[in-house]
Amino acid sequence: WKGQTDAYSVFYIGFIHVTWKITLMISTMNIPYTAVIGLGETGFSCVEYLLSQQRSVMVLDSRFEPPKLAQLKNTYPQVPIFTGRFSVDVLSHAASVVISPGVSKYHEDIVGVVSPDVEIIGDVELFARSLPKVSVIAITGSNGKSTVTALVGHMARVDGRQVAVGGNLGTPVLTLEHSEWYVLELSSFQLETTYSLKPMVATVLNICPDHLDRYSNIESYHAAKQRIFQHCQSVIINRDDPLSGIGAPKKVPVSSFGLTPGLGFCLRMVGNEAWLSEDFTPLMPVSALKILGRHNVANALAALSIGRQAGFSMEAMLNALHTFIGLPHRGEWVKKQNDVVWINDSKGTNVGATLATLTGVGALIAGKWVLIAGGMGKNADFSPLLAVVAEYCCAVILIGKEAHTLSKLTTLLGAVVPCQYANSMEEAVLLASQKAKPGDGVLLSPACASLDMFKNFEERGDAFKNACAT
Ligand code: UMA
Ligand code: ADP
Repeated sequence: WKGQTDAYSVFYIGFIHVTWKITLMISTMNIPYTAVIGLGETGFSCVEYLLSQQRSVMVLDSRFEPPKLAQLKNTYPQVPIFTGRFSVDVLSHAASVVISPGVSKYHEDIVGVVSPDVEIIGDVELFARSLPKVSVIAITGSNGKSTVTALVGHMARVDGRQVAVGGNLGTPVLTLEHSEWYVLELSSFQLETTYSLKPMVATVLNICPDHLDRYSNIESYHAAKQRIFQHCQSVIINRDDPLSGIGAPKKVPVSSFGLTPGLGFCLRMVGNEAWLSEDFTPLMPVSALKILGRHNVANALAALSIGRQAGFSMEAMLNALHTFIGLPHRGEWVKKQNDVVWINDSKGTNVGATLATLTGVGALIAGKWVLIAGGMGKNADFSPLLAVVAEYCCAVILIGKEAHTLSKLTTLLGAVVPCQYANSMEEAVLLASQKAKPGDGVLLSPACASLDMFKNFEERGDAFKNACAT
């Protein structure tokens, strides 16, 4: 322990020394620099962009070994990097600050340290300033963002447009190829630090509680999402969610979509079959969609509304809808074996998503669902799950931190269906296969984040699919 303490002291003194030297160097040479907070995907893309603009950069990350550390050291050895905490010296002398979405600008080590006249912006703001004239379609909401973003991107391509698709979907905006059109998925975190984006079309698809470990209440989370409407040229509203249009500007064109008959994009019955329709014109039967569930019908209608506003041809949009197979881990069909359907909805990371998937895929099977849920609960209230679980599920298998420590989910769900713990995804799949009878289904839709057991939701979904394959 003493050896460790000494090693730590040496490291810490070294760290202070380097910080002091650099601060001294900067103050004596008076070089204005940008402090980039966070060295993940976004932070690294910001460093590359800022260097390309001949700006001096210093990087900070509260983690000791941020994901892009080795890459930064190899590629840009001249860039100073401070890890393990946010250096007060570096932050307080910065001429500007670019912050990653995973760090709140209200973090206690940032507020009061960054000078009040220094702006704190994110990568999307850098993007907006660098490309003010391009056509941007901006998509946010609590659920369905990635699916709608990917689908609108697919529609744009089928329509022959040169388009880049990214943002919270996975590719930081500053690394997207230069294009005529950009379809961007934007998270509340990214929107918090975005000021001058002028989307040609903007939408908040829906709002349900999420990220309550970062926001003090749903109102502040929603307020961050509404920022997508600043300077937008048109708005798409979900008629089924009264929160979708709040904050939209009054003087821009507004179109809407909804799952009931109405103006704009909607569902209408043609004989016994529901059709995606525009106003009174049926366009294609819902059964022709390859993506599963009623929530995905809403996503298809959202994409049609956005594409119409952006001027895509109807023929291209319908072709795109016929060929879009959805994204992995979102209501993804895994297999049907012994008359039991298995579905991977690992991206169901909040209560609203799991509710939508359970009700959305309810009609796919004759029997009931064995639901695999749990993970990191993000301070969520799980009680809205109760009625839906009681209606659609015959059993729940619980995994992760929420199941074992907080046990909110267990106490609540245990009252309505049999609940069992599993220590791993393999065990969860085994237990689920024992519970499911012919005609039933097994659904992984955790209503929680994955980070307690997995690197991300993809790894969790892959673990489920691998366990299903054995
Ligand atoms: N972190 C620290 N200290 C730091 C910096 C980050 O602890 O100094 C932590 C954050 O709290 C977070 C993690 O590191 O838990 C990653 O944060 P980051 O800002 O470095 O993330 P990036 O690698 O840049 O990825 C981000 C988005 N991640 C987040 O917003 C947390 C990715 O969305 C996005 O694809 C990527 O930028 C490109 O735009 C992921 C996500 O989970 C998929 N988003 C949330 C969601 O969809 O619910 C908003
Ligand atoms: P996001 O990018 O907003 O997380 P995704 O398209 O990745 O959205 O979908 C994530 C999860 O949200 C899906 O796995 C599903 O459980 C749920 N979901 C998808 N579309 C909707 C919708 N329109 N309404 C409610 N939940 C949805």
